[in-house]
Amino acid sequence: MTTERSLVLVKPDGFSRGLTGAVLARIERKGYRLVALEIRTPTRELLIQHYAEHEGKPFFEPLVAFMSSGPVTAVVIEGERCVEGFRSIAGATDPTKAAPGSIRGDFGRDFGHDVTQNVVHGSDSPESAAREVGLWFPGLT
Ligand code: IDP
Ligand code: MG
Repeated sequence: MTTERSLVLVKPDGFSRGLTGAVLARIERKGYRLVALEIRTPTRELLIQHYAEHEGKPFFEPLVAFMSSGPVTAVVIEGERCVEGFRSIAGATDPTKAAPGSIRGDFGRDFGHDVTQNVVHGSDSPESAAREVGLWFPGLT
């Protein structure tokens, strides 16, 4: 058994466009379970920790500004290989390159070759997932 958890975020663009339900429907349709869910506008402090691997990159500051610009839906999901599985459902980082049928491929928009706004976040490894779930849902067991 390789049941694991992943942190999914419906980013401010996805939340404001009313796409939370569509994202959750795809997660549930795939067979993953929802373990925790909260709508919240994340603080800069949380986002700096969440995106620590990108600190110093040119897109870091715009990314933190965008992610703290409004509510996101933070979700912990659970299922067999759901970290890799949700990345597959989400599609490539660049919405224009993301495959049709994926969340980013179907819903993502290109804002002048800026891939900051790409609807969702998903943890990229079980280790990242554990770290991110701890950051966003510190009380979760
Ligand atoms: P991921 O979300 O597909 O894992 P990462 O490379 O971890 O992609 O980047 C985190 C987030 O930072 C992306 O989802 C996107 O919002 C933003 N991002 C990544 N690369 C760029 C870039 O080159 N320009 C602007 N934003 C970027
Ligand atoms: Mg990433």
